[in-house]
Amino acid sequence: MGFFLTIEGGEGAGKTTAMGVITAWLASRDIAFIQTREPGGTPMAEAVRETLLASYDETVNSTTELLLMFAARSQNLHQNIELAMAEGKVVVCDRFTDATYAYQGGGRGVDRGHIATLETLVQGERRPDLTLLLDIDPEAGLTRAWGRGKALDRIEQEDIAFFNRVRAEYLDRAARYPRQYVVIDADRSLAQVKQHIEAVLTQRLGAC
Ligand code: Z5A
Repeated sequence: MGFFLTIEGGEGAGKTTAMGVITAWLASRDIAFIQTREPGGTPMAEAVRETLLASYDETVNSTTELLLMFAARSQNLHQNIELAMAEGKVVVCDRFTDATYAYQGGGRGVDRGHIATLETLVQGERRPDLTLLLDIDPEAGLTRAWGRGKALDRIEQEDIAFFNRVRAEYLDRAARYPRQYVVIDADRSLAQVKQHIEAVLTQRLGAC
């Protein structure tokens, strides 16, 4: 039946680092998997990602942003995720629809009912089996992200209040969906975060 694992969190929470931990754990056990990311994951969806993260000399309407997120998701879902799930693989996805609730819903204030409508339209019944939420205070996460020295994209240029709302929305969803979410305190050493992630994987996928 496959297993759909998503990684979520704010800026600099360590999702890229967590992806490495998860894929190494799966590979060491010969568990078949694919890794993907959102927005993105296919050539067309990556083109939508570039459009989404670029800066423009105009205001980006929050509904435009929402629709582009789901346009990219539809493509990734049908080209990658559903096929891998049908083959019984583990799908490891760096962000998914919980990010839309957090960033467009919490951050931008988009009506959650509109997000839920698009979620059903695009995904049908598909939801993550497990979401690892890497939780960190946004100030600490942004300091880490800035430390990489990369230019900030359009969404990363939002103010701290935006990222505090994103975090609050994630934590609210984690409390409401405890069977889906595991919250990982990401404000710890890499070794501690890795140990926690591996313990969750052993518990949830150890029998694979
Ligand atoms: N977005 C959205 O709005 N709506 C949606 O539906 C979706 C996405 C799907 C792109 O996402 C943007 O799209 C994102 C949300 C929005 N916008 N913003 N802002 P992305 O996931 O591709 O990009 P990101 O959130 O900007 O990820 P990131 O900055 O690359 O963060 P990260 O992957 O979580 O962090 P990292 O690269 O693993 O770690 C950051 C640094 O910290 C790095 O130098 C690490 O070595 C270091 N690090 C990591 N863990 C630790 C620990 N434990 N201790 C010390 N240092 C650490």
